[in-house]
Amino acid sequence: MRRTGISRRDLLRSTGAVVVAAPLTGFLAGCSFTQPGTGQPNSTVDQIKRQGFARVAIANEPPYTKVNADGSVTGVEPDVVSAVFTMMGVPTIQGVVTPYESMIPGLNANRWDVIAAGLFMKQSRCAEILYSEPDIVSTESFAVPAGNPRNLTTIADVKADPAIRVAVLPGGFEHGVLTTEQLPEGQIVSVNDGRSGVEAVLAGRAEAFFLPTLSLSALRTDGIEITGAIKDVQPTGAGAGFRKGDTELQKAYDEQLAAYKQTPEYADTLAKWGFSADDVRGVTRDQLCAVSG
Ligand code: 6CS
Repeated sequence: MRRTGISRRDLLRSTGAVVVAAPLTGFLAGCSFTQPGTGQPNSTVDQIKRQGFARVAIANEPPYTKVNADGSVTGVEPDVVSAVFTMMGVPTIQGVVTPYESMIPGLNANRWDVIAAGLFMKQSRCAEILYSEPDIVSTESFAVPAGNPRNLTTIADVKADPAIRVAVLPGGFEHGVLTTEQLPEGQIVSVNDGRSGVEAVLAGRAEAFFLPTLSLSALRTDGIEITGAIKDVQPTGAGAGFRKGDTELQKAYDEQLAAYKQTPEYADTLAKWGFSADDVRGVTRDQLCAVSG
């Protein structure tokens, strides 16, 4: 994927992936294209091809999504989405950083065209948006104090002790796991991002921070230990997220994604961020959309 060093001033004139702050996106969201002569709104596919860029929701949670110092957007999901959009004739993605809980509402409010954040598939989300076929699968872990003094390795361990408080991102997949397991609200601590989550554990405000294994590893925090994959959490995997009405975009994207997944670049891109293309082989959207929650 092409990345450019770019000032905020040149945001709208660049190619490659750039970050557009929400207010600017408000401006972009005001851009609407209609078919010449008919006044009929273009499909999203027509619109992003015509404008030459797609607005994508990201979280800035490496290695899933990352905003570089120059404002360019990368991470495994934007890199895959950018490569597939380039194959579709859309050379640029423009990232908008937003919390996971806002991604689907913002998509449906037309604030962005696609979710490219590693928003894991599960029943409730698959009921609200269209996903592409999966491009990544991954595991979940706890960040705990070094030595794991309470020996927390599973959700069952958390449920067994009412004194255990778990930090999660509000509306994130992990929050959904805990509510599906009916963990009392008093055992759930909301934090805004990865750094706040590990700090909550270090400060004794939570006994564990629940987040994807690779995201916790990327945080590299002294005094924190990361557990192995939590065995009693269902599989997590993601792809691009589209509006329910964008079936044409989903179909066109999936066709190119299938071709891209056959290339060495796909495997190299995943490996660069710590993921394995082999882990995705044979995993389908339908399987991941069956995950409860
Ligand atoms: O899908 C989600 O909600 C989760 N996905 C990632 C990549 N990080 C945390 C978030 O809760």
